[in-house]
Amino acid sequence: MQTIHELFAQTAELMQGKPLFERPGKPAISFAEALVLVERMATVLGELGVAPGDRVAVQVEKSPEAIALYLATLQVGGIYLPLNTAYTGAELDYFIGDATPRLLVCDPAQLGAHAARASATLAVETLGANGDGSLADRAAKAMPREDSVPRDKDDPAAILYTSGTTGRSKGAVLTHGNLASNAEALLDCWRFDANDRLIHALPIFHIHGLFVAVNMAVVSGATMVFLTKFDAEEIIGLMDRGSVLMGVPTFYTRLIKSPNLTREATGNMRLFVSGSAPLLAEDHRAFEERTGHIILERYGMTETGMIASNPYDDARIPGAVGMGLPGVSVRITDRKTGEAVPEGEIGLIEVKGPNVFQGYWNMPEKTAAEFRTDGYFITGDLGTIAADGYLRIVGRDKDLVISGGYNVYPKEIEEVLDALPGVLESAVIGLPHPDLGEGVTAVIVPKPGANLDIETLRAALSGQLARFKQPKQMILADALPRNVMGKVQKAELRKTHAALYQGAAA
Ligand code: MLC
Ligand code: AMP
Repeated sequence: MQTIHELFAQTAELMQGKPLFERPGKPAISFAEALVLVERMATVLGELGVAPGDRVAVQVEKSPEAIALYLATLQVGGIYLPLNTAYTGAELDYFIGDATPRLLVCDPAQLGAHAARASATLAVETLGANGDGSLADRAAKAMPREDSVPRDKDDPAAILYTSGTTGRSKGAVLTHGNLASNAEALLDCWRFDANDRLIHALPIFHIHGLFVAVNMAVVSGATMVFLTKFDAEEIIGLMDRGSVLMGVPTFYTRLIKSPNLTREATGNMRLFVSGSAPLLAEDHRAFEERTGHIILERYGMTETGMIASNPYDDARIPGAVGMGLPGVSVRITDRKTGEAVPEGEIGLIEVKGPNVFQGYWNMPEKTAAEFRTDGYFITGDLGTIAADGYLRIVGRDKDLVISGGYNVYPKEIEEVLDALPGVLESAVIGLPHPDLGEGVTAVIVPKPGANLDIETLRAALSGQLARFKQPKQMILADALPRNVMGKVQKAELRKTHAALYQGAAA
């Protein structure tokens, strides 16, 4: 098989001077230049002792150099481990302890916090948003390395941490076969090729921004308009020279709010893709009314890459995520028996195919618990496949909140809250939020006699939890609603507080 790096190297030879990265106010970087940068980085990784199978942990701002580091890691047979820039030191301690990387690359401004982590087995280097930092300095002096370490489809290419219902993050191990097969399927489904100009405004530490968007561009020869963050007006202004936008639903909610989103402004675009969280059917319709474009919604997950997509040529149905990608099988099963349910009934969404990950890093029991004996992975999402063949996601069996496309596992937040002085117990829920889809919300019960203050609680969370995980609102309560078994009834809490964010601004 050919890895994403090998496919990129081939494409770069063909594309040569064509821009791979375009950035407002900065010089473009061509495929040929990007290839040399990747090859120099590969040499540096070798110098730093990164051998095949070694983990390379990366917590850096978005930049073309960060993408070069990703591709170079694949080239030398390393395992790329991207980390959300919002993670705090306490969160990082866990990832580093669990994944035992050979190299940690951080932002130059964070070196003070991480330099002490360096040891005989862990090198620490820096890479800044402007392509600065010690890693970039080394790369500038390095000779390009052309050969790539041959990899099999089952060799690990990346580890992405995803929190779990137990509160402990699990490292999903994705193979070279997972990444390459998913990119190939998506290029075909979305008719994506070298003529495309992808407006890239997603972060690059998740599969959406990295393994969907970047992989498709570097393999196909498309140009990326590479933006460091989402800004609705900037993106609308760039659409006359773009062809595709990939985003989370919050992107579309915000774009619709702008009076500048018009048919004329989007006239040059050919495709708008949404995923990572449910797109409101009303946003789907509003977007079509305003622009004439029908958003193409697709469904994916860290452990599986992309699973299903609405069709390019056929009906793109609001509230549906389409059919399994080529080679990917999707079925709906009964929660209790694990048997397939009759057509149109709701059950667990299970998936099998070359896109499905290998397992959780160092967690064989957790891996086994999430696979059926016939190889299907249990997503934890609830859905139904109707007679029209379209998959619709109707809810989640897992206790998960998705805020602006970021996953927040309530258990992790509850554990931190429950450990705070004066807290008896807590329940974290997601409530409808006009901008983020769901707003992380904590309902907290004080210990008898304790005088809890929300601001003190808030201060105690910062430093322990990434900002996006911290509850937007905390509510004090005398008790949590429980069923006869003693289980907290989160559905009840969601009902009681359903209107909390009504009118909340973006
Ligand atoms: C930022 N903040 C958030 C947040 N994003 N809070 C909750 N949820 C979020 N998603 C907080 C910041 O900490 C900050 O807090 C304040 O909001 C403003 O920060 P910002 O940086 O200005 O936010 P903004 O740029 O507006 O970011 C919003 C966003 C961004 C929606 C553009 O979150 C985003 O790019 N999301 C995409 C996530 C993604 O790529 N998901 C894919 C996962 S892969 P304060 O308090 O400091 O002001 C996956 C599989 C699949 O799910 O199928 O794709
Ligand atoms: P993550 O673990 O960050 O990869 O998030 C994966 C989860 O995002 C899935 O299990 C779904 O719950 C959710 N998700 C992704 N795409 C969609 C979509 N189009 N509609 C609804 N939920 C989605």
